Amino acid sequence: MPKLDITTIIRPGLLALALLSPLPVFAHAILVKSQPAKDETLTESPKQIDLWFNDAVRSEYKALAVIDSTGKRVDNHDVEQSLTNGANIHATVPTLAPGVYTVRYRVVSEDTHIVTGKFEFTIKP
Ligand SMILES: [Cu+2]
Repeated sequence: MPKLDITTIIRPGLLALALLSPLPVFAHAILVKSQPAKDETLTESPKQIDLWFNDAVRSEYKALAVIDSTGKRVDNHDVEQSLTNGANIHATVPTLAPGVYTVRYRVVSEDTHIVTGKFEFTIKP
């Protein structure tokens, strides 16, 4: 009786296992909600700007800036990621005067891609 070579059984088994087990799929971050909302007109200054993505984003390299219509950065340079929701980042702003503001953001998705974007909101008392 020919000697049974165990590897002739294990190798295909491992291959099948590798093929069947789902590869981890990391999300590409997409902005799904913000406060203020894109192109929203507010009657008073917000206290903070909140962004929500479709999935948790990485904590490193994140940025959130608010720029006024003269190009001046007006946020408090304090972007943070929510401790309870990795898909949310926020930054505070001082009381903003009436005008048009641009929010610029940058995050690193779980799939390692850097996502940037911007949108505007208006304060009109
Ligand atoms: Cu991606």
